[in-house]
Amino acid sequence: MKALSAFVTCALLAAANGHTIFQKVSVNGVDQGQLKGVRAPDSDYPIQNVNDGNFACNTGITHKDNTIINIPAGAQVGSWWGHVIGGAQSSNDPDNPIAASHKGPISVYLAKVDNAATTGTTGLKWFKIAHDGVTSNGQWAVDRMISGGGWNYFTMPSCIAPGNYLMRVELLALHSASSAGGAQFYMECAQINVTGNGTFKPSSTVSFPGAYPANDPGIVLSIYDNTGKPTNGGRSYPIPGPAPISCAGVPTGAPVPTSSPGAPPPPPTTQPPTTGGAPLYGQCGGTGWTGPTSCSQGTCKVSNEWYSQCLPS
Ligand SMILES: *[C@@H]1O[C@H](CO)[C@@H](O)[C@H](O)[C@H]1NC(C)=O
Ligand SMILES: *[C@@H]1O[C@H](CO)[C@@H](O)[C@H](O)[C@H]1NC(C)=O
Ligand SMILES: [Cu+2]
Repeated sequence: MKALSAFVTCALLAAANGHTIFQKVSVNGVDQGQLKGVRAPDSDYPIQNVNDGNFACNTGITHKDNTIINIPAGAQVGSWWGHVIGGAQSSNDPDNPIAASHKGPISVYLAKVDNAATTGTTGLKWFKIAHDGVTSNGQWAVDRMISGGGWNYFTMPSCIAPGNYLMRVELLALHSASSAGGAQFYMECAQINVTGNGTFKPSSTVSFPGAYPANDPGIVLSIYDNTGKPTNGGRSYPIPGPAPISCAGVPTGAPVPTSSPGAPPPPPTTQPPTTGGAPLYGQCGGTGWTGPTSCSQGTCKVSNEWYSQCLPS
């Protein structure tokens, strides 16, 4: 299939390679500033070896400050991607934020660290908090990021325990993934401090490198037919890595008192309100969602088939 493999190479679709860098964070709609708290390289090249020693937080990091971004548990978080540091490489850059051919999922992982500004990136224990793949109409997370002007959004789960974490956002481009080693991984890590009263402790974690087999069915596949059209609409696509954590049953409110036996149990804090709907930036729908489907503030908008969110009206 010479035509097919030629079609899907970066070089033919984009004279300048249509790569990307995650370089900015937003919290509940507030832009935290270019490269503030994000460890980024100057190179926008992907890592294609899932066993690369720098698969956690990328290689050649030249942009790193001591900012630690405060993120309340439950917040809406955005990660912003650009073709090169700063965004477009030239005016009307067709490959900003990424070449449209580079379709695939976006996944977000956290690892607990003592100090997010100073921690190394090897040996960390990662758990997934969010991922976005392909919807039944063939729209990938990357398509949604491009139409969002480089932003992709996810929710910091409401049960995440307070403290410092590295937040790893990974974009997987599948345009050349038809053989092992062809998929392109783009990732950077942000330095964050989760606030609130969450109590989540992961029961299982993964390592980077290590979490992904090179022949994972979400990493080796063809997403284009021989006319170059994406073929995955309506097909199930297994996003690599573990399922995102669930906050079900994890207390997210004030810590349960342990020093006063006999005290009445605290009121439940994890149940969605029975009236008034979900809060601003809260989830209000999606496949499998059993919580509120209306919003106490804002309007319920569909992000994808798994996730609707209360956004400012
Ligand atoms: C993290 O947030 C807590 C709660 O607001 C604050 O007390 C602490 O100083 C913050 N830590 C860092 C490293 O920003
Ligand atoms: C955390 O718990 C404290 C003590 O009960 C409470 O005052 C505070 O409002 C809670 N914070 C959040 C973000 O829920
Ligand atoms: Cu590329």
